[in-house]
Amino acid sequence: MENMLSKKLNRRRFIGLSSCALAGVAVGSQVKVLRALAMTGEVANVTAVTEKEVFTSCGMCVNKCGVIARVRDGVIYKLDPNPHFLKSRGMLCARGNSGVQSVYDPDRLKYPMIRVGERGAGQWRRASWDEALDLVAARLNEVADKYTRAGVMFASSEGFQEHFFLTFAECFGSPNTVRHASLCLASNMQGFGATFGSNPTPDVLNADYVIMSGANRSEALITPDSIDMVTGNGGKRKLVYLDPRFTKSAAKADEWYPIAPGSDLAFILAMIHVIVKEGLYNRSFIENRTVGFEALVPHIEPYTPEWAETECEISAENIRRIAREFAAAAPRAVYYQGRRSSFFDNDTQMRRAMAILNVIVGNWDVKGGMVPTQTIALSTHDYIAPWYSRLDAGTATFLSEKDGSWKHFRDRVLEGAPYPVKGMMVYKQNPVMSVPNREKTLKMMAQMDFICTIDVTMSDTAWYSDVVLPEATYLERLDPAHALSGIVPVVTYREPAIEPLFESKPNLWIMQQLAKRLGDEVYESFDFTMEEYLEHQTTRNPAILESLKKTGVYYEWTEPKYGTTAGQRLKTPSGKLEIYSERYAERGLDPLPVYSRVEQVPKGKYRIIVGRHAFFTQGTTQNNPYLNDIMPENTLWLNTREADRLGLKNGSKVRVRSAVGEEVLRLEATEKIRPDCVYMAHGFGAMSQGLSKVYSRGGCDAALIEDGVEPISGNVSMHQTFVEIMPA
Ligand SMILES: Nc1nc2c(c(=O)[nH]1)N[C@H]1C(S)=C(S)[C@@H](COP(=O)(O)OP(=O)(O)OC[C@H]3O[C@@H](n4cnc5c(=O)[nH]c(N)nc54)[C@H](O)[C@@H]3O)O[C@H]1N2
Ligand SMILES: Nc1nc2c(c(=O)[nH]1)N[C@H]1C(S)=C(S)[C@@H](COP(=O)(O)OP(=O)(O)OC[C@H]3O[C@@H](n4cnc5c(=O)[nH]c(N)nc54)[C@H](O)[C@@H]3O)O[C@H]1N2
Ligand code: SF4
Ligand SMILES: [Mo]
Repeated sequence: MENMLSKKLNRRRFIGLSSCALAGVAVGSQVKVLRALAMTGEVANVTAVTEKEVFTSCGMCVNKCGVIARVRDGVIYKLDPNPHFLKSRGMLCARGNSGVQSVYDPDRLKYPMIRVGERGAGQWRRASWDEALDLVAARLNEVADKYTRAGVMFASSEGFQEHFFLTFAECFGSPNTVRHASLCLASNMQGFGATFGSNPTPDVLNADYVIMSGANRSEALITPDSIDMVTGNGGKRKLVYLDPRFTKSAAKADEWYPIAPGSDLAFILAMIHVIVKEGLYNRSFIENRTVGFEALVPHIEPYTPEWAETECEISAENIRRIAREFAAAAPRAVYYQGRRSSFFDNDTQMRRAMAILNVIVGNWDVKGGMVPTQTIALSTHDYIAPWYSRLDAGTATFLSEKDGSWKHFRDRVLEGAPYPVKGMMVYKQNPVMSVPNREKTLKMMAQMDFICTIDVTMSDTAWYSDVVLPEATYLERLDPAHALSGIVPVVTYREPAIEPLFESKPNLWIMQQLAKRLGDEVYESFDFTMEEYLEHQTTRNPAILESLKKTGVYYEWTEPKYGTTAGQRLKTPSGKLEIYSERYAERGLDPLPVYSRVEQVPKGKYRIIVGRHAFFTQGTTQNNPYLNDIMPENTLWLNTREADRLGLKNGSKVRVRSAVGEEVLRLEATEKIRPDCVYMAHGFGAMSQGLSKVYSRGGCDAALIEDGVEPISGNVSMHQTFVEIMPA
């Protein structure tokens, strides 16, 4: 069977071998489980047997928390946390609770739509699936015939059914998949990966000392960290928080420093300086588990706390004290790496420094430190990019073959070199809103011969497409099993709470129907049902599927494991933790992080920084009726003193202008931000009239942000744009 798995195209026979009995997935058995739980007091009020309770997993953000959907008479009326799912510590956030509205929102996509007017003018006609799919297949073939198959790009973001979209790209024959990593965490993965061999997980629950910089866990929610940072370790742990804004995380922290944007690297290098100079590092750990410490010692010589103070605006005294406290708490200490690292063009080296700081005090593979990330293996077919080179090949030093770099990709499409890309398929991604410099994205789309978007709402990207295909929402789908990695890894999945409403369809069905129209060779890879796919994923261990059906989750162990890498080679070239990176040196990069100052704010301007709001997921949930009700538009945060100086009144409309765009939104004069920065929550100011509640409400940050890029990973850098503010 394994051999057949490795046969890339002929998966049909393989999948055909496994039986396909998922029929009768017993809702009854779930009710029994819930009743049992109710008796133990774990779940309250499970009485109504006429109702249906379905195990699913939240689709409102990347965390995929375990959910029980409660259905009465075919209507989903409530979503509750699945008590078997440990990662969310028994909670659902505001967005998770509002998921019901993704199904019943009048604005959801209901039917396939074909554009009739100019692109972006919003004239559509409803089409049958057959007509829409025939059109998409014909247009894809046209582009392929004219420009080769690499002439179609496939833009997508994470999700349970994204795999089928990537498989479709692969079978179609295009290497040009462009995923969200280069807008999000690519430099983080690179910096920590280069040091640890993989991206570790911080054991926030058990750490005694946590430093968070550029990570706002009380609003940008990552489970379980968001909860553990507050409640873990009996609330005894110390939290030091660095952010130019006073966020909700700052409110929960023991110490908050409004650090100068882009200077975190100075702070970290100075901490390393203190720890090395004062001999506070873990000598035996360094000898046994790391390479390159001897090179670090002279390297950090100039990075004194006094020097750093002038860069990051945190006093030398505080840097010294925090370094000593951190080292004293080690190894139960975490310099938290955050997630979105699309800040500055020094981000990979900054994350490298964070990793090195953790390493020298021995925070690795121990309780309360950085812990190897674990994942439960599921069978899949591996994505193997076709042999053509990616359009953006060679743009970043360590470009991911699967993710690419949105910024570089778009530039090359606009240049038309080294080859033309004229077709665009989009799945679960909204690049018009999520890639900096919206004007450029629209230009890139304008030169496409054909654009098709598969979404659940009429996103801005859908609005500028030729064909829009409605996917069923996560609550209406049977999805593949999904492995969530972490210190305690888990497998989760989704049963449909209800049948897809209107004419929406799951992505697997959409890919199958398109594949059929593109010929047997493509279709062969899609000739299976979701039930068969689930069986295939769990062939190596059928207990997984059994457990998923019974409890909605599968665990191999439920307590953290430490010390699993003792005596093992890590996935770095040396097999050890790499303080000095030979691989970076070979590629002409600084093998140890070197500080350079980011461009400073010119007089009369402000640095625009962006970030998350707890109610909204990127550019996605702003139109959700429940969430929109709480916050219908975003505001521009400006320091009160600056607002006074400019004569701008709180609540008045202001115009924000950068070199690439202009937006108008309401001013929020606040003490919660440094005077040299402004901030706006991401995801507002939509152009799509299909999003009736956020259409033209608030401002769109993507319209203002220039397209800087971090050269090692190809990640965008979003905090390097300066804006002027004036009354509107
Ligand atoms: N509610 C909610 N939760 C989410 C998401 C969501 O959209 N909504 N999205 C998920 C995703 S995809 C991601 S990537 C993560 C993002 O998680 P985070 O990366 O933690 O969140 P952000 O809000 O993007 O940025 C973090 C903070 O960095 C601050 N900051 C800006 N510049 C600097 C700087 O130079 N130095 C320092 N120290 N701080 C700076 C910003 O003010 C902001 O508060 O959240 C995930 N969780
Ligand atoms: N200016 C600015 N840009 C940013 C950020 C920022 O803070 N500011 N953050 C960056 C970060 S960290 C990230 S991760 C990226 C994220 O950027 P994207 O990957 O583009 O993600 P979203 O903005 O969440 O858009 C996801 C799209 O998928 C759709 N969708 C939701 N569920 C489903 C589904 O089940 N099926 C289908 N087919 N579609 C679905 C939504 O309606 C939405 O249109 O954005 C990045 N871009
Ligand atoms: S954090 Fe909130 S939105 Fe994200 S998966 Fe969990 S409940 Fe859903
Ligand atoms: Mo992200």
